[in-house]
Amino acid sequence: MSNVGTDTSTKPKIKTERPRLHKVILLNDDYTPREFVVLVLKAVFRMSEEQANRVMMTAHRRGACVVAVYTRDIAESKASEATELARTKGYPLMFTTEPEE
Ligand code: TYC
Repeated sequence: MSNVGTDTSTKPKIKTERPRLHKVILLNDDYTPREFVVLVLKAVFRMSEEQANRVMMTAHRRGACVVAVYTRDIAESKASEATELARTKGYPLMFTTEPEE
């Protein structure tokens, strides 16, 4: 430990752990138009047209694609925002989250 050799009764331990990051994952489906997936990725995740196209095509071909990583609150709110945006247009597009590692 980094506190070996120091007097821990007078020197409080400094907590330096960073919050765990969470992945936002885009899931493929058979109904949402490709152009709409790209639009959502650009609007919610601030991607360029090129980045958004690459992520959309990866999900389309492989079934899923990691979009980005954030702290848990941000990952969950972005996944909900993106999924709800699709729902307002009647599309089944889904974004999920999972902790990294
Ligand atoms: N598979 C959809 C289609 O062929 C397009 C699509 C791509 C949907 C990626 C969701 O995450 C997705 N219209």
